[in-house]
Amino acid sequence: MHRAISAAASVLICAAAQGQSFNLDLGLDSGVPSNAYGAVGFPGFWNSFGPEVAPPGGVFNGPLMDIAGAPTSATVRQIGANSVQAADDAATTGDAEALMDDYAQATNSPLDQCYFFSGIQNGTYEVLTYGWTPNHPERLSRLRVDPPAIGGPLDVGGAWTGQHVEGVTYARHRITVSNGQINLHSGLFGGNVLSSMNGIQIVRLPDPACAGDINGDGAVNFDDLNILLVHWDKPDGATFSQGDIDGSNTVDFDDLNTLLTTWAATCS
Ligand SMILES: [Ca+2]
Ligand SMILES: [Ca+2]
Ligand SMILES: [Ca+2]
Ligand SMILES: [Ca+2]
Repeated sequence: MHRAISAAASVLICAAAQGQSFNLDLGLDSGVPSNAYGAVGFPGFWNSFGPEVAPPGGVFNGPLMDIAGAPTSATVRQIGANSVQAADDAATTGDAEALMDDYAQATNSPLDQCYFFSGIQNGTYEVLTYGWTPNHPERLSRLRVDPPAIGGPLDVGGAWTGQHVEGVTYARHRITVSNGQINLHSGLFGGNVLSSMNGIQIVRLPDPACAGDINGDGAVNFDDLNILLVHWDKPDGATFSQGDIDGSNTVDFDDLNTLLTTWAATCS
């Protein structure tokens, strides 16, 4: 009985940490992803923003709910994007279409689009930014987080292949937050080009003792192992939620070893 109570308590502690993950969908015209949609991060509640997120020449401030749909003290401020666009790319459907066929746009004349997150709990995060433009595979959006521990600026764009591909639809960065802030961008200051941002996922990574908790449910078990094996040796880059525990961009024996080292760990 005591053991059962302890296990339940540890799950609650880890669930609270995972709760500090956020999903954002920019643009409403193509819909909002369902809570079951994880893209390349965690599934859960999607904060959704319409034209208000990109006021011409202005600043947007908005509160954020976590992926459990609970209110938080975190907020996002946006400057630089000056319109929200939508176009039905024939290749995208369903939740992917809801995320990708609408987007905030900046002209980079001079400002790129900048997202400043405040009130973020300190810890390590994987930041997933989507900068794909429907019907314009030639358009590249330079996505960056400053300053990340892993990952520099990445030019993102191309034709939809039926799934998310790093460098085509998204960029991934890792950042350790010590001041409650995450800052990220699409575009290039003074670049005088169009740049896009479809959405953002901020994925809270588990503490090292629970590093193998790939799905963020507070336990390291066969569910996590299964995710890792499904994405084993994934050729187009991998995210934490796909099993790349160490951020090396591949799912391999290093990740498997970490998962097994933390197997059945009590998360705290
Ligand atoms: Ca949308
Ligand atoms: Ca579509
Ligand atoms: Ca797990
Ligand atoms: Ca790895």
